[in-house]
Amino acid sequence: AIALNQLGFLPGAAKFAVIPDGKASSFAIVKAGTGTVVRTGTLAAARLSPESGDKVRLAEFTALATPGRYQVRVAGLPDSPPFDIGPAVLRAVNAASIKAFYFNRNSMALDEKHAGVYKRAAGHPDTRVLVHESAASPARPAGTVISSPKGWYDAGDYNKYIVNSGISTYTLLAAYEDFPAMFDKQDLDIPESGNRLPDLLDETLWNLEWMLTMQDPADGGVYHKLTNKSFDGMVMPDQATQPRYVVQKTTAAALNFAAVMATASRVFAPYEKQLPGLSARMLAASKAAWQWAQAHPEVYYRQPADIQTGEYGDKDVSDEFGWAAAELFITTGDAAYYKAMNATALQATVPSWAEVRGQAWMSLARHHKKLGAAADQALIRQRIDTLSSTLANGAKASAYGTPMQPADYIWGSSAVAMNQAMVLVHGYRLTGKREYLDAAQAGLDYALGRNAVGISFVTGFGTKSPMHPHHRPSEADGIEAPVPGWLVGGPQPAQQDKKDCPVSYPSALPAKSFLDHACSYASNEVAINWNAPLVYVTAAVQALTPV
Ligand code: G3I
Ligand code: 9MR
Repeated sequence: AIALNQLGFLPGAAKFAVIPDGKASSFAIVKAGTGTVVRTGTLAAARLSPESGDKVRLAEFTALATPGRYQVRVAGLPDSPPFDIGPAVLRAVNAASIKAFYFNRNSMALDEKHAGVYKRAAGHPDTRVLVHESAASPARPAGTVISSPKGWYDAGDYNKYIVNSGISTYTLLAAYEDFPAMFDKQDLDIPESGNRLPDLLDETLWNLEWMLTMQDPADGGVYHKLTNKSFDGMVMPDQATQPRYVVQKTTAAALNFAAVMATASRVFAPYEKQLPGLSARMLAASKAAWQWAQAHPEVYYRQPADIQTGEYGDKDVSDEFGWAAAELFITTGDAAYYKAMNATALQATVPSWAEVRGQAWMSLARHHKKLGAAADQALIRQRIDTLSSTLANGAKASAYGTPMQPADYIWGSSAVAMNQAMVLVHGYRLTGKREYLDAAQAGLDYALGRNAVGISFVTGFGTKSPMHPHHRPSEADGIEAPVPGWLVGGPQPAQQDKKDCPVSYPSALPAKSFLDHACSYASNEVAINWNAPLVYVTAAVQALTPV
């Protein structure tokens, strides 16, 4: 089948569809509904995509800029899914991808006014959380009860993890820092809508408030996670009532926390009147966590024997040190933090929960004009430009024309595509090289259907999208359609959930190893760190593409 972005394109966007190789050498763009041909073109030469085994040809129709609804037609194939060209095609998916975070809020009921059919009772008050023995300290011995409410459920499970909150919360704040005009008037119809804060910041604050409670005030250390001992069944939040624990303080948690709080401190600084003292409190919390990490530089997460939930373990925290230092430098202007970043040794890589060095460079790029003499401007440009150029070249070399390479099909592959696109957006903003924006568009196209399984990986968006994500509320709520706006993990060949699935995967090939079944936590779960770059990229492409 013809694979393409099933939502559509801004008028000035690069526009491609992927056509299975066959007899045809040309394509037409037709008006959806009437079938009137508006444009014809020649297919590019066939290329093999090793990650899918497909031989495909690209159809380019970038020049078509007239708003409307279209389909791609190729002799011998069914017409493509319909797509739109228009000046606002990404606004709805952007709003929904943020609203997804609201749907995953811990500690509050979702009322009908804001959640519609997805209304549900409150779950997990988290006002009586036990200090696990792995986290015991003189001030808070094992069994001490602390209060740690709010925050978002991490994913399809109901636990809360600081490391993964780090990248997720940061990425939402980065979207706001880069594209405030996209969000200043956006109405997400959440309980805080209409107050004096942009809705995106209100939503982000819900998690920041939780994160603040994860810091031990006695020493500045930060608990790694707040969790059950084992994963819940496929039940609604209010039915999930296992005891909750904070588990182990780690260096990675402290540094993720320090980076996010430093970032949040500058983002919330203009809202002193609405949120008195918050910005200063965040900066103080960031510094305290940074100090703790200096004194405890190698405390890695070790899963206690009685805990079975997600680990987010990482035994290389050099990048976390670099990222936290970069954010503290940007927020405070203190050159000592720039030095601590160890910039010449810190490379830029595509962000993930475990690899956070790219965040440091993206933030420095974003703020480069106000960094002063301490920062190495040439190095900032070089780091972002080099990585962007590698990604853009990868897109040109790939048969599907997207930055995704065979090795990118790991757990959460959809988010790899989004994080690649996020880097490319920074590359475009910094250098003005149009090929970077086009490659970012191609990454977004990947998530929205230009992929080897021909589905949009965002629930509720596109002609064909996941119906059975591994997401407890979506499974347990009795409503056929899943909670909308979630990016599912996507194909990856390790298939760690095979033993838990009653059906088998359709393929072992990396780009086709995907199962739209609720059993498939390894290919079809949702997660906050996968949605956050979808928020960023949909905002960026909407804001930057010529109309
Ligand atoms: O880094 C290696 C890579 O070098 C190798 O090529 C590849 C081969 O499969 O594996 C890579 O490591 C994988 C890693 O994800 C990549 O990010 C591990 O095998 C894989 O087990 C690991 O999966 C993590 C998964 O938890 C299991 O621990 C995911 O990153 C992580 O996103 C996911 O997070 C879970 C939480 O634990 C619980 N909440 C839901 C959330 C989403 O599924
Ligand atoms: O449901 C869990 C999911 O949220 C996690 O990402 C995943 C990763 O470890 O684990 C899932 O829980 C499964 C557990 O690991 C093994 N037994 C079946 C559980 C899913 O129903």
